[in-house]
Amino acid sequence: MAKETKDVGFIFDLDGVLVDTAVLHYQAWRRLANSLGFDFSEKQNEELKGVGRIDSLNKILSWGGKTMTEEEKINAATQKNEWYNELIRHLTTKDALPGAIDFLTAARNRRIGIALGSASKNALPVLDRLGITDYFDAIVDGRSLTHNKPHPEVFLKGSSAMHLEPSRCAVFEDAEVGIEAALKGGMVAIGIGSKDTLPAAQLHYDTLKQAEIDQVISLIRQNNP
Ligand code: B16
Ligand code: MG
Repeated sequence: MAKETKDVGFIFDLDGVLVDTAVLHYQAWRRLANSLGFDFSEKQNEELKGVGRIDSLNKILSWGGKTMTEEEKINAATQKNEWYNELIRHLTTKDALPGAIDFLTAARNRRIGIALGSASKNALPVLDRLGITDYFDAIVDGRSLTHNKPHPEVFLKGSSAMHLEPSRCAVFEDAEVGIEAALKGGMVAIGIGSKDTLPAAQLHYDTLKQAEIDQVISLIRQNNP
């Protein structure tokens, strides 16, 4: 990475920002819940966005009024992950969310640092299926994290891997816990999705299709008076 020309960085969440895998996580978790004799709604699924695998399982079990030993939880999470992996195998570049690939291209052309900041341990195969791995100067995902969002670890590791101060980075997130993590880390927080569900974000876009690089950069500049 040509450090001297990259003085700001964009850190992208994966699920819900670059690709809509939330619906696939939902299908796989629902299959698990159904196998345990209960169901949960799409609205409840919203609460799982950006939440790590075991924390998601704990929430789902509480919705179904079920308990499991730690060993049973690991087995259940592994089963869900196998079902999820069957689903992501069918992803193609067409499954990138609207505007995502164009925005990555525009950021790369402007020589902005590009990092991934995802809680998912399946981020690499998803990026590969979408054909966008090469856009990233740094990839931070669930495999290397000790703390889940809203802890800022994922984004701090992303800024550090780009050799940028956190204040020189903007985070693009679809989950409330992710916006909280970005703000805790001292970064600009850009909400992707409904303004109502992400009240703490400093700027909102419905999708990356509406996102404007200059608006984001001007917020980063304000963050560095
Ligand atoms: P996995 P993100 C998160 O990804 C998802 O939003 C969340 O629903 C999922 O449970 C979590 O990754 C862990 O995913 O089971 O694949 O490791 O939004 O942080 O990119
Ligand atoms: Mg997300």
